[in-house]
Amino acid sequence: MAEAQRAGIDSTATEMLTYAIGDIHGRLDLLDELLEMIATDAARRHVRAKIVFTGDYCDRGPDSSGVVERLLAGPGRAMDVYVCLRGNHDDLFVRAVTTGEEVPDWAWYLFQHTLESYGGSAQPFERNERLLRHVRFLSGLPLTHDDGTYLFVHAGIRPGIAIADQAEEDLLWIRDEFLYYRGSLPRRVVHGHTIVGDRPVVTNNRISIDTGAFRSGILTAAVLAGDETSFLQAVGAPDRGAIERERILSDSVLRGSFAPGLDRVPALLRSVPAG
Ligand SMILES: [Mn+2]
Repeated sequence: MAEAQRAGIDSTATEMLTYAIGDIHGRLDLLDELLEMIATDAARRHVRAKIVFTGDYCDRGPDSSGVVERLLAGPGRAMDVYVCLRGNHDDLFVRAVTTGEEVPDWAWYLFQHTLESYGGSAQPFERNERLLRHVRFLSGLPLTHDDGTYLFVHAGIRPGIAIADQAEEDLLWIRDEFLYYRGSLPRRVVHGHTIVGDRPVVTNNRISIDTGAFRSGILTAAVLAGDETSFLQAVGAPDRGAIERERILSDSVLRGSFAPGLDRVPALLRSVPAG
């Protein structure tokens, strides 16, 4: 019994409740606080927790590497489970490290900072065990999770198209065509990707949970208990550094020019001299 308690096993908990966490973007501090809140909430309800992460673990915030490492470590309570989905930033990060193909300039800009959380170029990237492990993890993540009631996905789905026929591009990137759609969808969609303000948004066909943690300091989880939806929020300080980088980035996008020193060589190739 003492051992079961240490392992966080509540032998009376059989029901599983789903919690969905939006875009984390390097905010390990908020992630840790929110996971603690979820564990406390699940213990109080005597349920196991299925925690679905809707993607965008890296870029923008201070500790992308720490966030991915925390996801890889798995839940603190042995009876809980994690479902990690891939976001558009996770997808771009993998491309930027490996092939460098189809990575826009603005993503290269974010990636310079993300790589600092991996120790920068202090050691050759191809020998950076943590970076390689994370790239393998991120590139293998699914794009959707369907529990029969809710469809969990990073950005959303294209209305009028079956779930099985959705394009990867839409699942990772779609905004207006999905967000402004008022009709019914194959499932109620739980998603991140588009910042909806400090509070999550619930409509007839979606639950939007990206509260812009990297700039607002607010990370949100939806608690999906049958027909009843509630929310948990970890609240910390806004990240001034991330806000300043976003300002520089949007100025660059508007001007259509980026710093001449922007390094567009994939990290793994940087470590291997050409020729
Ligand atoms: Mn995002």
